[in-house]
Amino acid sequence: MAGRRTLTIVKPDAFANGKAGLILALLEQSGFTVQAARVMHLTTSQAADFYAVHRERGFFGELVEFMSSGPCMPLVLERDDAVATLRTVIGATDPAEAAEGTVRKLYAESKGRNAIHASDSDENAAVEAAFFFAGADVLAR
Ligand code: 3AN
Repeated sequence: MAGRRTLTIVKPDAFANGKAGLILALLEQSGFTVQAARVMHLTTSQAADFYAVHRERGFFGELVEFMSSGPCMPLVLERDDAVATLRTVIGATDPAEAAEGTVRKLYAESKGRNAIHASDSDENAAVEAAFFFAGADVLAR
């Protein structure tokens, strides 16, 4: 059965544009509850570690620079079928291809500056949550 928790990051573009609260409201309206939250400014080293799976991709340098360009807001979210539901709620990677009403359609600027990250599997959700939060910082089940 699909897991009930996932990891999301309101990215620096959305945070700088004052959209973090609106995005969080949309996530809550989509049935998610916040289990952990923080605001932080990633170093380039932290951003490179988080996105290590993409290090061979041509956009890796741009991605690391962007993700370390200002504060972001990692969150652990909970609801049924969390990973798949959140992927639907955030929309396609490229906002030009994102469905109406999705976070990226509403708030993303481009494929690079695309407002929000969401884990793509239960396994990665657990790894990514542990990247940002100690066990004691996440609400107990
Ligand atoms: P998603 O975030 O929808 O899972 P991925 O895993 O393909 O998309 O890409 C990870 C991140 O890399 C994206 N969120 C985006 O910020 C960045 N990215 C992907 N493709 C590009 C691109 N062509 N140019 C710049 N950044 C990109």
